[in-house]
Amino acid sequence: MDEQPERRLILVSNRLPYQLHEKKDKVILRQSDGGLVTALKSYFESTSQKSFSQKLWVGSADFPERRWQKFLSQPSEGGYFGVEPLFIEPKTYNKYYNGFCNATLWPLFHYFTSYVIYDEDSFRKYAEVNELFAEKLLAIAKPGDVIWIHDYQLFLVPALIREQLPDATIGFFLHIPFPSYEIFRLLHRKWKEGIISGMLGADLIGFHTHEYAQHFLKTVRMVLGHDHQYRGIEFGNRMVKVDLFPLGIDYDQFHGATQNENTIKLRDTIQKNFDDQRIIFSVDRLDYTKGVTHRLEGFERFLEKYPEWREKVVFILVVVPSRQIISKYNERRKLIEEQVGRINGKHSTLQWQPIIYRYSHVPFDELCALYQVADVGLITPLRDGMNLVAKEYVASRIGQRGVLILSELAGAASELGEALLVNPMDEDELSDAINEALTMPLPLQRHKIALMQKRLVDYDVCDWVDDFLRQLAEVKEQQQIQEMKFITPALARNIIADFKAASHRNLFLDYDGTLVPFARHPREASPGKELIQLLHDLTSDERTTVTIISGRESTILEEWFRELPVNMVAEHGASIKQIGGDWIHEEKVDQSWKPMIRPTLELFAQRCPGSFVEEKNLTLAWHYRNVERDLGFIRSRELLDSLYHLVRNANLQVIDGNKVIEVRVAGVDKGVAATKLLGSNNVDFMLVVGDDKTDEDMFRALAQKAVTVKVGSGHTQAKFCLPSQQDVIHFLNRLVQ
Ligand code: GDG
Repeated sequence: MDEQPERRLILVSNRLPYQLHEKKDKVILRQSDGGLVTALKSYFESTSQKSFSQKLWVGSADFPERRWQKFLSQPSEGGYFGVEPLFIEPKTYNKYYNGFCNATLWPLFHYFTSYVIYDEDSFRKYAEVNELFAEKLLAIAKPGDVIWIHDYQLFLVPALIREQLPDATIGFFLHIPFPSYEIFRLLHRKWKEGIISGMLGADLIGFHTHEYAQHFLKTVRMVLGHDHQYRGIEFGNRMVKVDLFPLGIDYDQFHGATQNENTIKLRDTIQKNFDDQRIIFSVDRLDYTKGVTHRLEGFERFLEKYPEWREKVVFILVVVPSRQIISKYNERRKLIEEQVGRINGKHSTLQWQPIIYRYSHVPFDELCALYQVADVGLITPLRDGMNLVAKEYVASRIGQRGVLILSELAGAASELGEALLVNPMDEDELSDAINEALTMPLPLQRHKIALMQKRLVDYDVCDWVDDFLRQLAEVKEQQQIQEMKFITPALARNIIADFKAASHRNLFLDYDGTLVPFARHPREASPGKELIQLLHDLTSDERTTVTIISGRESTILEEWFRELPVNMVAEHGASIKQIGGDWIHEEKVDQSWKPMIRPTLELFAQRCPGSFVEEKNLTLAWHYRNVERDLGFIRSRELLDSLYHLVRNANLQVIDGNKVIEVRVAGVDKGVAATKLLGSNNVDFMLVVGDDKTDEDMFRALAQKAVTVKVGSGHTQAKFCLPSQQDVIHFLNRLVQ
């Protein structure tokens, strides 16, 4: 029996979730609390996941290399994840991390555009560190490995690996928001292109919400011009999938903490201290995105607007130190502390202080105790990719009591709809929400918390990991199926050899998107000299018959190709001209349907700037190639819907083509036309090439006899694919060489 290839999972994040502590003569490796590493560990422990023979973690180290060497020289204890540290020169790391990552990307992606620092050198260092990560990965990666890269610090890594390992399996997950294109476009052009093509090196790109995924898809189109279909982007010869994976928490860890002895003790102490007061609680890393100063203003407004709550409520505000080197963070700390001092100074009485402020990290048990005692969780970031604190608060509620007030600008808001959702900038709304939370009847609290808890159980962090890794495997499978269709050099050689050996060859070639690229307007896509020469070379061998088979009108085909000895098929088969003959138009074709359809198409052309109606002899077409993509897509679906109603009882067909919707008489298609042209001719080599839905009729009709080739990837009846229109020309040129 064949041995299964080794399958390893390699996780990649900016910082390694491990620290090295030196105790006496021994160096001890300690895994960080919480975060992704605990989540992944519990995933692999809780499921019967045996799919990975080994798990490695690559990240930068916050310990010196010397200590690592000492650790390696000790007898190995074998941790859960193999640890692969990167030692980055501190100055470079500083420019990369505190510079481009956290003074450029972080503020921009959180919509703090005025905080963004544009510094070419920081970007260079960012690129340099991304290259170091890629080098490290390339040194350890083996065939079969699954590489999962995390977050905005490593945007360039997927493409750097892909360049060297075209077959690698690479996933990328972004933990922060992906902003709207109007924000993203503010980056320098080179940075924008680098980031987007860097990410597209992955096979699967995950975001927390649908909105971020949509922003990304639009940005890909605006920056690199690549469209998507059902969240799949054709990039090079791969289909890259984009999807949402809202990160969950380790529900059992937080819910289970309600039974933890130490947590219970801490909870009792806090409850005793604030015996007769209701508790409002928040915890955030120190960050201007977390909305702490606005939250404090909202709380003060609440004290003023609802004075009956004075001395009956306390706000426990925990701020956890973070990114202390960056000036914006220090400024923020000062602002928060001044504000806390001012509010406490103004509103405290001898027995009561409205805000208990703490600026430090809180041990896990204490954090859980705080979640459990808080009547209200007040989580109001100005922007947040997800916000796990909100989910942890919900999971920690005993007896399903408690109210979550949540910013509508946190990713978590799209899942926690039962929370009191607020605009975090609006102090009045915040103050009213606090009052509403404190007066919410218990049955309603329970109803809301129960619904949210159920959702958190149903998609916890293990489901998240599972979902991502499963989809990554599926994308890879799809790519492989697709790849099997791509014409390999060996297959190309065989096809060319068959062509050369044949004495009667027939080529059916679609025009737009196959022989020429698409233009803004159909008239502009005329054949260039090189194409005419190529067709001339092909047809100069009398063994070869070429048919240009198109949706275009006969007049234009005549104008472009009349000098060439080729068959022409216009309007998908409604008009045919054989070499040396005249145009024969489908006789029975009735035109009386046009006045019924035309007004609808014209109405859509008016409603959709950039679109236009083309009237051909036997076809009416609505083109939307030049329309803003999202609008074009929506309008095209609406038009299809209207047309299906209109043609219901008529002998017409509606074709949803490539940025065009066409209506024409039923029973005419490229498959019927090609079969008609072939007649009973004895042909021993046949090649059919096309890119559009209308070409599928030919692929189907000639499946048994022909080498059928679709331009681009995606679902097709064709046997083979070529990645692009240019590849078709290259391939046809090889036939005549
Ligand atoms: C980024 C995105 C996204 C915090 N203080 C203490 C402590 N924590 C733990 C919390 C929670 C985590 O840290 C914070 O996660 P958040 O999601 O709230 O925020 P970010 O750190 O900004 O994380 C964010 C996240 O990535 C995941 O994708 O949700 O949007 O910005 O788990 O419990 N834990 C302990 N003591 C503390 O003082 N023990």
